Amino acid sequence: MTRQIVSVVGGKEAASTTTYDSTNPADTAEVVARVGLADAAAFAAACRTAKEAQREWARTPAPVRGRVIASIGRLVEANAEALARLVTEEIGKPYAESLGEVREIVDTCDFFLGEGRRLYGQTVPSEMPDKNLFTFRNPVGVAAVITAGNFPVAVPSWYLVPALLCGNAVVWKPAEYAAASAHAMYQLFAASGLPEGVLNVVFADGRETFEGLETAIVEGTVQKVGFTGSSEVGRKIGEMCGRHLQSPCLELGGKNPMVIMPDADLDLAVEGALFAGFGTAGQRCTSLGTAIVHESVHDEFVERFVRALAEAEIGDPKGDVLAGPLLDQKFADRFEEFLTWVRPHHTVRTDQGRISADSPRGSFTGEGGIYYHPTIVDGVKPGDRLFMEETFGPIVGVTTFSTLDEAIELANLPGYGLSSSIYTTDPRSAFRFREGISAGMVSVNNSTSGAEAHLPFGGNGKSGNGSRQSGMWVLDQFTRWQAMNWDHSGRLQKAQMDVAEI
Ligand code: UN1
Repeated sequence: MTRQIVSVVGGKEAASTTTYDSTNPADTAEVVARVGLADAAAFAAACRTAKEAQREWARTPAPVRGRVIASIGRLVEANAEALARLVTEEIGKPYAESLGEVREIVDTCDFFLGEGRRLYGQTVPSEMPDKNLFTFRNPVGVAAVITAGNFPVAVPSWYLVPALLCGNAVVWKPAEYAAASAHAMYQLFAASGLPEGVLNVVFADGRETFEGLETAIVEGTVQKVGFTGSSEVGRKIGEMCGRHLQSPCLELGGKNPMVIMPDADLDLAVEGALFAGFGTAGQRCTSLGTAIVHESVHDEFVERFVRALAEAEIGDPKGDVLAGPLLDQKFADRFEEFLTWVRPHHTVRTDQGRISADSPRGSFTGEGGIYYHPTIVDGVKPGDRLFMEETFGPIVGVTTFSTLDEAIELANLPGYGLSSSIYTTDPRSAFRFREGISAGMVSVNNSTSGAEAHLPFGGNGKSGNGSRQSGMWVLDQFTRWQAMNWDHSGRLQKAQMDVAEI
C-alpha cells in the first residue's frame, strides 16, 4: 500500500494544499509515497511554531541536548537497514551506498553528542584590572534547512544534528522526490526525546518554500538558512537572505577535477575516476567532472578507464552495482538535454556501461527505470559546456595538460570550488596542487567524493559562499558569538582610555 505522508509541525500533521507522488526511479510505475505539499503560508506558520518551541530548547542544558543527539544516533543505527532500503527504493541509490549514507548520520551524531559537553566559550584577558572578559556561543534561533534528494538523509543530518545540539529549532524542507526517506528520518529524530516543535518537517515545492521563507525572515522567525542544492537556486537564496542581512549556509554544485600526473598509479586513478564519476550515477555534488590527464599517460589512462567502465555493473540498485538509475525524471530531462549538446561536439568514447540482467533498461530513455549509459567524453576543451558546467549525471570529460601549473589553471577554470583530487606519487606535486586549487576539499590518491563526516565540508565560488558544514566548523553557522565583560572594580573603567601608560 502506498504511504501517505504530510508535513509534521509542532508534533502534529499539518494541512496540505496539493499532492506529489514520489516514485521509485528503478521502476517509475511504483509510487513510494503520496506526499501532501504545504503552501507558503503553512511554511511561514511552521517557522512561528519552531520559534515558540526554541525558547525552552535553548534553555535545556547543552549536555542534555547532547544526550538527545546520542539517542538519535542509537535509534538511527538500530533502524539503519530499513532506512537504507527506503532510500534505495525512493532514489535508486545502490544499497551499499544507502547504508553508508545512514552510517554518516550516526557518525555525525557521534561527533556532536560530545559537543554538548563542550560548546566552549573563552575567558579573555582584559586591558583593565578587576575586569573579566568572556565569550559565549548562543544559538541563532530558528534554522530553515532546505535539502536536495541525492543524499536524502546524510546531508540533512549535517544541518539538523549540529543545529539542534546548539539549541536551535529547525524547519526542514526536504526534496519532494525523497520525501519518504526524509519522513522516516524525521520520525526517528522525533522519537528520540526532542520536544515537539523543535524539529519540524515541511513538504512543499520550491516556489512556495521560497515565498514562505521570505515571509518568515521578514517576520523575524528564521535567523539562519541552510541550503544544499544547485548553484542557481543557491544564488537566489543568497540574494534573498542578503536583502534581509542574513548569511545562509550554502552547499552548492561542483565541477570537481581530478588531475592525473605522469607518476600516478594509473590503476588506482582509474578506480578513483570510476567511483567518483559514475558512482551514485554521477549525482553527488562531489562527483568527478573532468579528468585532467598528463599528455604522456592520457592514452593509457583513457583505454583503462573505458575498459573499467565497460565492465562496471549499472542496474538494479538493490544489487551490487556501481550505479542505479538517475534520481528523478527532472534530472533525466536535464541530463538528456546535456547529451544532445555533447553528441555533435565530441567523440563519445563509450556509452557502454554494462547493464546488468536485473536492469529493465538498456537505452538512453525509456520505460521502467530512469537508467542511463555512463559516458566518457574524451577531448573536452576549456570553455566547452561539458568542461564548464555541472552535469549531475553519469558523464565524465577527459582533457590533457603538460605542466602542473597548467593543470591547476584548468582545474580552477569552471569557477566552482567544492572538491578536487590529484593522483601522484610525488608529495611536492600534491602540496603544490593543494595550494593552487580553489576547492574547499582536496584528495590525494583518492576520489573526489566520499568526504568524512567530521572534516569541514563546503566550497567556494559557484560551489558556495565559503560556509562550512560538518565537524566543529559548522558550530559557527548555528551559534553566534557573544562577548561579555564584567567589571568588579566598583568604578567606571573606560576601554582604550583607562589603560595604563606604556
Ligand atoms: C552531496 O552530494 O551533497 O563527500 C554531498 C561525499 C559525500 C557527501 C556528498 N560524503 O561524496
